[in-house]
Amino acid sequence: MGFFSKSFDKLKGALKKTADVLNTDVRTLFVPGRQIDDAWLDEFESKFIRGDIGVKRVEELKGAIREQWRLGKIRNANEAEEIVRKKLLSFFPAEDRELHFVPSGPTVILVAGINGAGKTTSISKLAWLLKNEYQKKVMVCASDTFRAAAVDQLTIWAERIGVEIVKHKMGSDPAAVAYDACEAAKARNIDVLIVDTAGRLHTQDHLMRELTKIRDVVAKRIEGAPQVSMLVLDATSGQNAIAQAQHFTKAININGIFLAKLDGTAKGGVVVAIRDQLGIPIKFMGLGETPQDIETFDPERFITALFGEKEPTAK
Ligand SMILES: Nc1nc2c(ncn2[C@@H]2O[C@H](COP(=O)(O)OP(=O)(O)O)[C@@H](O)[C@H]2O)c(=O)[nH]1
Ligand SMILES: [Mg+2]
Repeated sequence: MGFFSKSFDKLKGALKKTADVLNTDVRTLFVPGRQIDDAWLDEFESKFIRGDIGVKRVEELKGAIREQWRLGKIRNANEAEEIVRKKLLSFFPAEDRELHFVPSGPTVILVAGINGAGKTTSISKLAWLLKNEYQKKVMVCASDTFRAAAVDQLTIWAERIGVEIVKHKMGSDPAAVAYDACEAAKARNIDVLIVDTAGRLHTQDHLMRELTKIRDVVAKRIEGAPQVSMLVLDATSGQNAIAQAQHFTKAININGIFLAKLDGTAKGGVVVAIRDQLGIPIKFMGLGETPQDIETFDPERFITALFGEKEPTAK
């Protein structure tokens, strides 16, 4: 409970910018006393489009309000807020956002994304969470051998968090590091192995193939692995993030999104757009630069954080 409420406060804090935009921008739509009419519906549309939710979804929201209004079921703008909240929630289908651990042997999380998306930082968050909240024995694998700084960065986090690390020299074959990490994880009874990889662009064919090769090595060493192929996306990069994702999915069958840097954007609506266009569950959110700045994604809590706590309506 403590963890939940503490991190919920953090979520609200981190989404403050987003919430501020909604408060100053969108929330003025819903103040009691305002009446729904065509001008109000137009204002609703333009304000929601600015939140990066995506035009199609904004039209759906607007349509739902208009229908209720035409039927005479609602008249006041504040009555529309409940429709919007419910509808936003319906944009997130019931889907599996949990991490599942195999009963025996290591569960492997393979992490990919473009340069600077937040992969290594997000790995430190996952390692922290898995160790401290799930009581798992965690190992990280430094398969980003492209830059010496990348190995150092992961080493520092691993030491601070207190998890094991497998690494080679800079420039060595990333698949060979993954091979060693898999063997070490099995030998040392590791519960979760998290594999860091170098940033790459979808246009870099050889690097995309290298990613597939890392995946194949992991699959060969540990049956059923990697159970999670996680794509780290930078929430501040909007539509670009969505374009990248499609290519990564081709290389390694992405089945989870880690949405980093949600604290840095005033357009939290991008969460809706990403879920819509990718059809892949968002599992975690990054809300800052330290290992503790992680939150599991839950649509209901997310929408509450965006709109602010709903006061119980007197009926
Ligand atoms: N504000 C904020 N910064 C982040 C977050 N995740 C990563 N960063 C920063 O983004 C930069 C790139 O992160 P890094 O993990 O090295 O990216 P990588 O190249 O994908 O491994 C670093 O300065 C991180 O501190 C986040 O959730 N919020
Ligand atoms: Mg990195």
